[in-house]
Amino acid sequence: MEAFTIWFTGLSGSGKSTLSRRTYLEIKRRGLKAELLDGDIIRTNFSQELGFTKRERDINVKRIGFLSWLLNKHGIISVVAAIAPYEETRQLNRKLIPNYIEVFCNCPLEVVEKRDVKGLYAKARRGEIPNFTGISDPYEPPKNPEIEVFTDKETVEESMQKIISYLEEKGFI
Ligand code: GGZ
Repeated sequence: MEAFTIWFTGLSGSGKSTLSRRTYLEIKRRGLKAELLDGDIIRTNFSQELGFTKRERDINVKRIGFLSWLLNKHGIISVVAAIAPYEETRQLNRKLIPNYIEVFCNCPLEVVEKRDVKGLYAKARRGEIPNFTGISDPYEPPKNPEIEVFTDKETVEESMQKIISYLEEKGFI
């Protein structure tokens, strides 16, 4: 059994945290070693000095990529939830990490903005958060994700089924 990195990418509010946590718990339930790297926690503990310009996001995303590579090298599965909005930077991680699995949490901007669980979209619209993904900053949809989940149409269970089936079929878990 080889370690791998499974990276959940998508807009804020697209379900990355929920699905990554569920995936992490399922992997652990099977007795495998794993770490959950959530964008929020990484930014608080590992990338405190970084904001949200392209340069800073690239540094953040590459840092998480390198950390995942290190964990994988020592047999630990890395489960990542981070927006990672730029295709080119995601591709760099794909090249770096031998077993890289990308999950595109696809949810239209209108839907995440309507939900706005944390009120961030409203703030971004009012100009209170600069460089906000989807509002005043780009999100480049993945070109070749291994898995795509449609979080506006599927239930959490349906999306989880896709993710776990993929990992089982490929022999990762
Ligand atoms: C996007 C932002 C921003 C801006 C703060 N743009 O939904 P959340 O709140 O809890 O998670 C988002 C998180 C994004 O950090 P990432 O490390 O995943 O981004 S990246 O991969 O691009 O480096 C959001 C919050 O931080 N947040 N300001 N301007 N999201």
